[in-house]
Amino acid sequence: MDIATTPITPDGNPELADAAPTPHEPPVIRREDYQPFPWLVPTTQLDFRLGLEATTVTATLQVERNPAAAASRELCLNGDSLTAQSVTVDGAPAEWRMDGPDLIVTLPGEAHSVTIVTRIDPSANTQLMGLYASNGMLCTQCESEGFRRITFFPDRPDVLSTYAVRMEGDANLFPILLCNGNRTNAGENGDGTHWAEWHDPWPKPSYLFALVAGDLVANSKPFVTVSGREVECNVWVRAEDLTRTDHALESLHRSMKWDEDVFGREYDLDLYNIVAVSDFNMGAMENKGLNVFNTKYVLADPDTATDADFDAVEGVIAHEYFHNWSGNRITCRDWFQLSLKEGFTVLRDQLFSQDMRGEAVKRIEDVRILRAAQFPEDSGPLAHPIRPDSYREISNFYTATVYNKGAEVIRMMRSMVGVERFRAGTDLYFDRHDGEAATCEDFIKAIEDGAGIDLAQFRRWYSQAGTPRVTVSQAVEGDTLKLTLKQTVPVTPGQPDKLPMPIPLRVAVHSRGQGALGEEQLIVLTDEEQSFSLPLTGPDPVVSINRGFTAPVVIERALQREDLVFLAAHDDDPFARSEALQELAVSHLVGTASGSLAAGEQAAGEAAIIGAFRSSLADNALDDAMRGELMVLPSETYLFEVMATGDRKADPGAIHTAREGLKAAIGTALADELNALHARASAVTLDDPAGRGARKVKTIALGLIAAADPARAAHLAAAQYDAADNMTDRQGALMVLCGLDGPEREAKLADFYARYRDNALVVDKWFTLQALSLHPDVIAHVRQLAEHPDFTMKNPNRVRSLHMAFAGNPKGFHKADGEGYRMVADVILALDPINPQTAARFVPALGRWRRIEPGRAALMKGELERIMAAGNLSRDTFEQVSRSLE
Ligand code: 0A1
Ligand code: ZN
Repeated sequence: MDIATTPITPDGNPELADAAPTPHEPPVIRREDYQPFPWLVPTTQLDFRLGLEATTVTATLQVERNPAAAASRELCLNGDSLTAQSVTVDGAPAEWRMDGPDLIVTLPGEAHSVTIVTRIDPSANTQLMGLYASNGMLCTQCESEGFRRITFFPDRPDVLSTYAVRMEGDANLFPILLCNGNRTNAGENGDGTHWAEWHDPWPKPSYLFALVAGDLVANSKPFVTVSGREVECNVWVRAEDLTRTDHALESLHRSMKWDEDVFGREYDLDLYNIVAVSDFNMGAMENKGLNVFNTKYVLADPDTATDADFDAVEGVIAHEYFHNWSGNRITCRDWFQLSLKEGFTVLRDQLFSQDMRGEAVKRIEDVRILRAAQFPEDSGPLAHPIRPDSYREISNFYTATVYNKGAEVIRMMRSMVGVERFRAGTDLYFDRHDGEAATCEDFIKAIEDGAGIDLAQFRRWYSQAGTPRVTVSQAVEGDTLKLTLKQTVPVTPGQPDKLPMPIPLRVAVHSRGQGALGEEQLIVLTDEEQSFSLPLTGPDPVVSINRGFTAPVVIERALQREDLVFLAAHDDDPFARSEALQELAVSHLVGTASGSLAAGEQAAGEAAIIGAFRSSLADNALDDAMRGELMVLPSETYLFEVMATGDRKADPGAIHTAREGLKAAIGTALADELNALHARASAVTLDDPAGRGARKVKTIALGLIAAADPARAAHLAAAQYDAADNMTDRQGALMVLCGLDGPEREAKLADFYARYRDNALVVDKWFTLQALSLHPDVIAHVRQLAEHPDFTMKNPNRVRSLHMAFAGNPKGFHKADGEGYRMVADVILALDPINPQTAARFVPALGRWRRIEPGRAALMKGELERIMAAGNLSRDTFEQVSRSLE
């Protein structure tokens, strides 16, 4: 606002109400408004003069009219915070103007060459979108709309172009110059600078462009594809990290082989580069032939990475590799189709990890993530279908719904048609749409045609938000069981009326009386209410339902406790066993937290859970990896979800107390068994799946012992820490110690920091362990840590390691006086001007206020209102906060 026009109040002060910036509402973009771009851009030439503080970009676009679009004399090129240094058309000065951030060039003819020069400052780019500096190197992040921060361009995924790039820079600062595709030429200038030319033969949208310049070394190993082509595979890191790259490289090779074997997909360039950068907003990015990764998903060795970190590296490497077909060869027409590439690619990486590590355990992990991250999204103010209808800022739609529920939706198609017919469907999809920017509808149609299934009603999974609830009732009728299922899809923002969806459920009817297990079959619930006749196996039928979690729904049924105990101990589907135990624990904990358990029920419920734990501990047929899964109690976030059903609100304090109480009861009742398990697992030192399983149950046992006998646990944890020769044991021990008071806590935290202070990823763990801890002073600890010299708001990993971890700590975040909420709101306000994408990711935690008990709800809402009132918010944060308050 121009100060000269500011109204002055009678006392001479600027009128605050008027002077405050009018809340500026970013426009809403709608799926139904899609129009093809009027111009094609067959080739793009980019010339970079690289510098950390100043980089000059000369872009030359060959453009021609798009016969499939409405004609226009104007070429609208997106920009974000850019100024054009010059614009020429066919070598002559052009007629152009700015339209807000965008550049409009007037083009008289059918085809032209448009050249634009821009200058950018990568070192000032704290958003980490576009070209930015990280640790002395230069790198890019263009998805979704980062390319427009590099040069003016039709920055939308349906404009595919073939890129030729020349890059030039200081040979000392940037000895390695990388880009998409193949390196075609390189040379020295003789003045300390050097250059390289790259050509990517595959047409691609701008969001897949990538460039890296820095002082890097590679771990390399060729991969020979199924047709015999040798692909040079490189993992590029800083020299000191080279020893931690073998696992990433091996994971890449395994992914390449698996995609050939399972989906018939072969890699299509002679080079595959992966670069690790320490400043990155997300996990990794699938840029064609040049993936850029957060260091967290590349670097791993047993001394610095846990077994879970190793799994995450393998999973993310696979995910980015699989995007080469599901995302790059076939991309998205517009960002509303994001789940086309993300849902499908998540499914592909989940199936890969199942094959690498075992189906049941991986499925249990994936369902746990879905329930903890996606179910709350689906029941809150930010709920959206996997194919959203509108957005203000697309970065806000990289969600668990688009990714994880998107994967579940495609997994349902696979369950309904079976593996072989599903493969026929995906083969047809890849054939039919190769080289195109496609839609979710194209995918569904290809599965329909290729697999031979009618998906007309199934399409509702793409348009309706909300997690369906399926109510189950049963009645014995002669020698069959009549199973009656009723579905409701809850109301979500903007979607008051819902239609029934097809819900595939794998079921089996067991007999508790006879201890007999029934045959599994797949039923599909299509109506609002429907009955199925299933064969009985014997007396006391117990239905095992949604085995393998065939549908992302909530099953509601009143099962007797002994039925759940039976399923937990005997079901032949390991996933169903873990589900039964979860169901037992959920109903007990929610009942305890809401004070609704009848007299005697409390003790009986606890005894049943303890009994089930005892069976898992004693069951020699289980391996430790599965045993560990059976020993994990439902998360507090998921318990909130279940508690906040209908008019009932979640009470985070009561849930925390109930859950800790149950842990203590288990720890007390099974003290001997848990101590024995800890001792047995501590004696295993193998570096194989058995060793991994042992490490997993060791720390889980320690956590239960800690809830019952803190002094003993402190002693055991300190010993585990001292004996550890790997990060899994060390971090596990420290996690338990962090929740306890005493000298061991301080000593081991100090030791850990001193030992790893030069390793950023491990220092992140040090922050996270303290922010996530059960310690009563966790808020004070987080405040202190925010002042630590190693803390910075500029590095997303560090921000997440402290503040995101805290926002996910139910005890600290939901402290009854609202201090946790205030702290997170302060983080959002401080981070928004630096990195809006990361700032906006904190909003959903506060956005759940409507489902929480009134005292806390008012405090949470108050913080959202305070953020809104601060004004000048980024598009990202504005959208999330305003939707959370609607
Ligand atoms: N497509 C990537 C995710 C991704 C999205 C946006 C980014 O911008 C900061 C970065 C990465 C994936 O699914 O792996
Ligand atoms: Zn992805």
